[in-house]
Amino acid sequence: MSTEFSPQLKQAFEDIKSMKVRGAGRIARAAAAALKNEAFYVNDDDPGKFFERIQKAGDYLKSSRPTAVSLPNSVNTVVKSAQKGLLMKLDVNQLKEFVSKAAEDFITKSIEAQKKIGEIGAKRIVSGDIILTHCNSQSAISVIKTAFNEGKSFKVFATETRPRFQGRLTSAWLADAGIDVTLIPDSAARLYMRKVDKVVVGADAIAANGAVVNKIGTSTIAAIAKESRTRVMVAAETYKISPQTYLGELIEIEIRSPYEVAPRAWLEKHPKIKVLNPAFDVTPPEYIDFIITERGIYPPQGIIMLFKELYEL
Ligand code: RI2
Repeated sequence: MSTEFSPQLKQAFEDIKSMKVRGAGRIARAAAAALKNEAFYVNDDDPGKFFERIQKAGDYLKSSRPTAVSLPNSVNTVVKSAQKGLLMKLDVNQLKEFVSKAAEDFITKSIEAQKKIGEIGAKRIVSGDIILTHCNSQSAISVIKTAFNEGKSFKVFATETRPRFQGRLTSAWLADAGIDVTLIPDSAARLYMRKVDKVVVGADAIAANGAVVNKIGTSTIAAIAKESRTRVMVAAETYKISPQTYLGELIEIEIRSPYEVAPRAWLEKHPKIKVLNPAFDVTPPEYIDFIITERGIYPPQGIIMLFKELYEL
């Protein structure tokens, strides 16, 4: 048996790591799809060995980016299905179908969740609102676009989101949909916050205490919003809730390459300059008004109840 991962799995890993595929929901779906593909690639008649291969492939994918909890939650859903099939004494062909179904179900649920979040969140947007969003979250954009499609008329500020400028994607998506959008530098958020009625952002991970891990700069925006008494809404699927945080573990913050902050040639000319490039920060629960999930709206302090329900504690 070859223990090599498939070229497609390696490509999925690279695409997630390099952020060619990015956004917490997207990377979770890409990982599920890659595991489904891997299941059909593995060529071994032994169910135990098949399971090991899927588990290893899952661990490999999980190591591509450390913060978005959606990634391990998606991988664990698929790997657990293989484990369940193993306990049911399924043969390898049946296990492949089992894994494939689990991956497809995850992908379908993820897409449905983002749609549902849009429907629930849109109820909180009214005509005349000025909304500010940060980075590029499919869930946050689902809220904004659904409200627009319902006929509401509002304006959006999109922060450019340095250093990778995901705000350009957001403003293009919104403008293409016909929404009035203004791209601003991240550093202009405080200047315009007085005009803003609602901040709508996504999440990469949610801790059991309701703290939200999202794109770097989110916590600054939330603090500025609090100062201006502007509401902060987080749009996030329930698979972004981190089970480890229930046991007190912290969510690892991904530190990315310094060359995303300044060009390599320039940094090489100035070797004494150190660069830090954290991809995410943590917004404490007291800076968040509510979290919109596919199961409804929760105050951050209520996430623990949802967590207990989800994990049947
Ligand atoms: P959706 C992104 O991370 C952003 O931080 C965004 O707010 C979050 O994922 C959630 O995105 P990155 O992959 O799942 O750009 O709502 O580092 O699309």
